Amino acid sequence: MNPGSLISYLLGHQEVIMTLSRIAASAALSLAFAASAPAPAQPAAGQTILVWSFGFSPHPIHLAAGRPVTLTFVNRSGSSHDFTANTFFRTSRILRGDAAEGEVELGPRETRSVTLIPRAGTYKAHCSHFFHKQMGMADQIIVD
Ligand SMILES: [Cu+2]
Repeated sequence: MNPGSLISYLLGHQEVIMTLSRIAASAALSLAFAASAPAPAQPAAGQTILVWSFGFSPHPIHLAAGRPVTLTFVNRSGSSHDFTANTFFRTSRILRGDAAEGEVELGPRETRSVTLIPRAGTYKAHCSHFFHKQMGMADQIIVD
């Protein structure tokens, strides 16, 4: 094909070429937009865990793996308790709050929150106060 016939060929397909260049431009634009737009912050889901003498709810606690979640522990009793889950807290990425030593301490009627990203697995939880676990303060955390 000589240059002259190439030009007349292209002119004959001007509409097609314009459409193609429009597609290319919008693809480039959306790529540029995707590159410059910050990754949307994933909002933390919420999960309330009720604590009382002597139990936890829900039972089991079900969480989504890799998804930020704020666990809010609500101690409804007039006694101190804790939520001890060593492996769960150790393998989770803690974003906010305190779960030092793998437990959340709760004074009488205290509410505390911990925001974390849990890792898939099944974990045990209990209250470490003397005989509370045997009285019913044991739970399971299922992350999947
Ligand atoms: Cu307890």
